Amino acid sequence: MTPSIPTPMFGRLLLTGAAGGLGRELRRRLAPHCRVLRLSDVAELGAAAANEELVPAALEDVAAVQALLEGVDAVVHLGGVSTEQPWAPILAANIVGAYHLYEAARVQGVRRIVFASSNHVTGFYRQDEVVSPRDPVRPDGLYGLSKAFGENLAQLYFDRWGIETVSLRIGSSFPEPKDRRMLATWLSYADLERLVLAALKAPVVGHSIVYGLSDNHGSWWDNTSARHLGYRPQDSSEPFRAEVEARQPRLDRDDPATIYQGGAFVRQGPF
Ligand code: 15L
Repeated sequence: MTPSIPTPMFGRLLLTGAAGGLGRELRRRLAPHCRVLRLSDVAELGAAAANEELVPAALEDVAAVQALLEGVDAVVHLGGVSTEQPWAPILAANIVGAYHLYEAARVQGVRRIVFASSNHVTGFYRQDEVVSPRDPVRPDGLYGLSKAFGENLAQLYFDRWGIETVSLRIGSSFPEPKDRRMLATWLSYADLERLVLAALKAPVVGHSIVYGLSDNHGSWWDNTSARHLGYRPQDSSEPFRAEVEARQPRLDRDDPATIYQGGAFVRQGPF
């Protein structure tokens, strides 16, 4: 029997931050779902494959971002700063850059954005609390605060102009969980792909917020309010537990990184 090839869903899909860790994963995983995958970053993107277009752009460059969104059907926005950093780069990429992206979406008529938010929007909740996307934000630093801005921007552009967004509060998306915290926050790359595809495909999303995590035991995040997205994680951190716990047998219970969901992010930054 001939293997079935998935039908492309989108004409032109834009992936920003395509040279980053998650960008490189999604680059190959999203390609079969669109006719053209437009890739953007400020870092080197390598050579374009058959259905790829490379459009390097700095998010703070308003004209470049307008051109970047021209002719695009949907955006997966991973671009910007993805760790705690000084205010200037966060302001440029995550605040000004996010505004440029949404303005360009409005002008160019783009109808859906999948926004890579972060669990650090609620990083100052404790690890003995279960948080839902409907709870008030409690950012654990400037980075988390900038992602909360991005989510609010998405809400404004939905309320004013009907541009739909799914904000993904991504946990820890790595090949495997690196420490005890990540046993709760881990998102496998295959589940990341499932989550992004669910966010692109769900018929009606308005502005939805969902935590990005695999089917981990003992997680701190309740995604019930985002069930309409149809995201069903299929991986779990559990097979890694014994190895992770052996590597990190003791926890310092007075360490803020052990107390709060944001882990080490709660004590990083230029303060
Ligand atoms: C994030 O938002 C970061 O982008 C990523 O590098 C991880 O550190 C992750 O959060 C996490 O919380 O583990």
